[in-house]
Amino acid sequence: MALPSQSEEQIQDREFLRDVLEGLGRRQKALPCKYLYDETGSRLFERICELDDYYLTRAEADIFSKYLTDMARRIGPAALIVEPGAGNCKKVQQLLRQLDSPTGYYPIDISPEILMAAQGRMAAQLPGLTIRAAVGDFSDPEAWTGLMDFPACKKVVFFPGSTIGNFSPQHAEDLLAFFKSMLQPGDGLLIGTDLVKDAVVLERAYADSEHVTAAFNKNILVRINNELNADFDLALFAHRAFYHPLRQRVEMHLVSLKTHSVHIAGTRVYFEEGETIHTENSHKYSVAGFNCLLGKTGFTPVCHWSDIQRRYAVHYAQV
Ligand code: AVJ
Repeated sequence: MALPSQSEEQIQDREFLRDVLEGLGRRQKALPCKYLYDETGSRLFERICELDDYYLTRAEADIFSKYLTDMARRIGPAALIVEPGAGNCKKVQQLLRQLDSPTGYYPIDISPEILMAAQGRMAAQLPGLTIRAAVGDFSDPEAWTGLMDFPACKKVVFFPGSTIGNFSPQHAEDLLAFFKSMLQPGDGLLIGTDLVKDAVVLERAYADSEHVTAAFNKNILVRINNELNADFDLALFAHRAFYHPLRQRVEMHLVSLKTHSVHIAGTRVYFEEGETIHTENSHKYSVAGFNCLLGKTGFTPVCHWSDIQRRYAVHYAQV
């Protein structure tokens, strides 16, 4: 008997439901942070990047403007830039313009809406550049298969925005090793990391005075309500972000303000007053610590650039 065929959307919903129930079934409730970045989440994150409190984006942009020619020289001519988690593809544009006859650009992102809009804009702004976008999870080899459509050339993985900070040190190591497995000797990695600093500054960046980060965090509950037929009451959860110095990371949580239960697709989930859902980590590195991580994954650190206040660093490494 033929099984009814399932739409991509149904399959994604099932994975989402499975991940949500698995995460909320743990002693420390948790949700995979990738679910923060749907269309609404990605747009809220863009607003976070413009906040005064969120210094990361500006610190990184300053480094890029100041050292762009140096970066382009390190990368060299005819490179193919691969950008995992490209989002709106804004950061890469000045780099692509600076590069000596780049072979192409290959953005990978899980949000098709944001990626497709960006692809159209980029094609108009960088005529002559071959762009091929891939919709998918960048840690899945499937998302990288489109690279085969490009001619053989030097590849450079562009991973700005401190996205690597979302991963635990072990997972960061696995991810960088995975990137390396997609590359050949001589290929490069241009990657941004937020640096370890005063907890007050870090916490302000993730608990901003305009409460945009709070909305971003709570959006994951909105998604569960909309997509998984759940009844989270947003007023019963508060945004919390704190720096954990031993783990060298900012943790983002949603705190249940009272003891209650929630229904998710027919399953009841209980919350104690004060209990939290851990939604995201943002790891901070020292330059030495990050070089050590690069070394462990088979990359050779070449150089790094930092802002005057040493809040942030962009590293260039080679296979
Ligand atoms: C996209 C992972 C780099 O950790 O700084 C910002 C995400 N979350 N504010 C970060 C985020 C809340 C951001 N990254």
